Amino acid sequence: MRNHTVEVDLSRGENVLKFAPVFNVAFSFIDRHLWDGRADKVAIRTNRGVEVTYAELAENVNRCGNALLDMGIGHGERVIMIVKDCAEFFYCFWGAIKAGLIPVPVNTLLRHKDYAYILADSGCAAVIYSPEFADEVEMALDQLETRPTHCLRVEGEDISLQALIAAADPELEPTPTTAEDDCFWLYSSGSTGSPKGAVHRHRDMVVSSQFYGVQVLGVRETDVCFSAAKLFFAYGLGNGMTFPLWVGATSVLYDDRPTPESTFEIIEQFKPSLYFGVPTLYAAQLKALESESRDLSAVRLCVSAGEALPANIFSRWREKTGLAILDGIGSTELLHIFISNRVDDINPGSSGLMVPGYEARIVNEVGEPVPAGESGKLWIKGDSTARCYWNKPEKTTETMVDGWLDTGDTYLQDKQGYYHYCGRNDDMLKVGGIWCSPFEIEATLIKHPKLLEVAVVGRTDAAGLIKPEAHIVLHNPQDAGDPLSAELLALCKQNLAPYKYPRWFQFVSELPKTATGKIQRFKLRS
Ligand code: 3UK
Repeated sequence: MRNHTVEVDLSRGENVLKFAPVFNVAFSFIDRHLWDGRADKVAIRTNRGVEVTYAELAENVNRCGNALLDMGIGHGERVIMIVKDCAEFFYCFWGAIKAGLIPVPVNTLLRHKDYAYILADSGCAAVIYSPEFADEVEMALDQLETRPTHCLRVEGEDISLQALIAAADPELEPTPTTAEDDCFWLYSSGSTGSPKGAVHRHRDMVVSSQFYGVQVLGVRETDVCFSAAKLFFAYGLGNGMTFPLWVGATSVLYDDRPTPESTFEIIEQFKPSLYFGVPTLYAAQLKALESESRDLSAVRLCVSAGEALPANIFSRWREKTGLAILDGIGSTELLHIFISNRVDDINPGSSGLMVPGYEARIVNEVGEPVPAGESGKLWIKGDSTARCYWNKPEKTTETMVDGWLDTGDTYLQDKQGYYHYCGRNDDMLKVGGIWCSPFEIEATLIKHPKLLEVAVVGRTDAAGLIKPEAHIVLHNPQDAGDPLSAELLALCKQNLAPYKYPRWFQFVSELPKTATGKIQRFKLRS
């Protein structure tokens, strides 16, 4: 086999990917398109009017890879990316991979204390950030004992990533890695502890693009993909980058906050054929559609993930737009969706059927399979699973066992074979499709001197989606009321990512507890 190539063998109904012994995945997603005659095809269009062809993409990836190497970053060293959705995200991610470095895209909504943790944990050689996030990133850098050697803005300074890219050599040979070598990391939040870096290999993006992207979504060269979920999420990374690049399609990037208005405008202007959202956004878009009509005629299929899509959002969306939403469950550790509905087989309210190339086991407390129709813990096996969590051997041993991954979810498989989400096995919440730890919110609220105790739990809103609610016991019950709620909200805004704010503050006289004094969260959930 030629170096850096992968063969897809779908014969005998098997899903087999054969990787060349020398395999750097940047070739498959970037350089291959020049050989396949796509040099002049547009790979990226942005809301700032930028258009990048596959030839320009390949050149800028090379330039960026060389710029990173010229900085002296060594093989396997990490490059933290706190970067908005823009063309440079692609250049930096693929340039690093092609140069044998490890890009680590990070959630751009986080606060300085989260960044300080991630910068230290990753032991990164460089951090690259969009100027929009400079305040939080620079506060984080000030907290570190040792700063990364290179701290660089994407644009807007004399020495920026953009300037280095422009000055660098446009030729770069792929570093000779293998399909099993570490390629990139993605951080995922932990319930009590700190974020965990999931270490992904060169093969992983090929697996998710081929098995879910091609075989389930049917993504093809003529598609235009728009993901409201940002590239720093594994979900957005697949939707908005790896799937279109796998088949030589076009990706539309939007660099601001996805609101119903902004996403509709992007859809009307750029006419994507595939639209990727999260349930919270579909619910907000449905609300907007009550008082305005929008042209979604270019879209052939909508996709939802991040949290379960309530059946009523599916049916109202279909009624209003005539479009189906394909719900599927994925995770950072598995990189993308592993159980999904199918275009011709949608079971609203369910996650659907296994994606080819993945296996599931639903087991009881002692690890034995439960009968159909009964719920249990969902374990998944598949070739896109992260190799480990960085620096967290115990978490790795607990979660990744003999090639199986503990998703932390409770699921049941019905008699027809469809999988149904039944909740989490931990206290973690998914809010707007993003992880949210109740303990982190509690730790912020309890800093207020008037609070004696607090418990945060998920509460289902009118659309059937989970949002955080704080149950609060005060030293002096007379302090309860709207002014204190406003102070608590302000405290959260200083310390937490926006999606983590409690939407309700309930002042209560006591919290339900066990005999040993542990808060009974299930009694507070509603
Ligand atoms: C929950 C869902 C029910 C579930 C993700 C698509 O969400 C993604 O990754 P995360 O690591 O979270 C994983 C957890 O989120 N979940 C996600 N999708 C669904 N629950 N129905 C769904 N459709 O608890 C899962 O364990 O943030 C989603 C693609 C890539 C991803 N990383």
